[in-house]
Amino acid sequence: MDETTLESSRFDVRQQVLSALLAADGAYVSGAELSRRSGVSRTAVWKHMQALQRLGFVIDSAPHKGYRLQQCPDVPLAPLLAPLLPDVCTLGRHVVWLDTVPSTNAYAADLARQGAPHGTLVVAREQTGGRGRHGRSWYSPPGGLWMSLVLRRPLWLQRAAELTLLACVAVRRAILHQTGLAAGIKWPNDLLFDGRKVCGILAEVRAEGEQVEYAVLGIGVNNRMAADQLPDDLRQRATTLTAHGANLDNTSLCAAILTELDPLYLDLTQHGRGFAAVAAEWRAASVTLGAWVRVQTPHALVEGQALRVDDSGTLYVQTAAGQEVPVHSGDVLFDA
Ligand code: BTX
Repeated sequence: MDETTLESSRFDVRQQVLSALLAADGAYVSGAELSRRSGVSRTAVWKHMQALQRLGFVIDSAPHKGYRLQQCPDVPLAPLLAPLLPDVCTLGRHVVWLDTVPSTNAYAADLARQGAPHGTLVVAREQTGGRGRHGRSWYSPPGGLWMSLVLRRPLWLQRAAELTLLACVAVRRAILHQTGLAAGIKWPNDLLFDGRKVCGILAEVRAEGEQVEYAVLGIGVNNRMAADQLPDDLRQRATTLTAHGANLDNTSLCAAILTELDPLYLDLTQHGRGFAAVAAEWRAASVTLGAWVRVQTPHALVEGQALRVDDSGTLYVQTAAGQEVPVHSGDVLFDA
């Protein structure tokens, strides 16, 4: 078992211990009972208690009585997410929470390579090497929601680009329902408030031939961060939910995102509807359509008016010469 898997299975036991404490609803649970329920020794239970306390859980222990949970931190572990998720939700049932990690996407990809189940969620308090697209970096200090999901339902590779668009719709809905704030969607992978990025999405897939074997969907939301926490070079281009008056914990935000994303993803993988099912909503929230844009594609820079996005998520740009150019992937650079 390598380090990543070992850490993840240790984490599963920790969450079983936590579930037992939560189920007791503030009453004491004996060390023997916790040991029986989680299948580890009483010494191991004690070590898990200490680890939970380091995460910010307030746990009281008393001789002959055991342990009792008094307070939970804003850490989206599976037992804290579960009551906030619909029963049918397939995401976030298996969670790995990390204090500091280079990138939750890289960590989740490691877990996926080793067979992590569908819906595995990796969340970190901070990332030291958060990744954007095309090798760019993503600033990820404590306070933001930095999460990655392992997605494993059968999907044709040619439809993988829809994942990013669906995630944009899901995160937008989650933010809207939780805070009342309506973000704009910038094709293909950003959410903006007043032209400034509040969320970025990074989907990475591993394919076998024409089939996606698994996808790692990374979502970064600048949630509980003051605007002046952003580095100088980002201030003009980035913003945070806090700066827009929201007061939302990461556990609720994460649960809302999983709740919105799960049915959209199932629709794509089981029923093949995917982006087409939410295209009208996407278009209504789009800040790209109608704008004069420059799109950096892997091959060229396309400049013109963003005309439309079709049901597969392809963007069509009309150049000054009147030519309509389809763009499957790229970065939109807004101009005047
Ligand atoms: P992107 O390539 O579209 O955007 C990256 C660009 O966004 C950077 O070059 C910078 O200009 C700007 N930027 C960097 N950090 C921030 C920030 N915190 N807020 C606003 N703008 C920023 C977007 O890539 C995809 C980002 C995905 C991030 C998630 S977090 C969890 C997961 N793990 C991981 O390593 N990445 C994903």
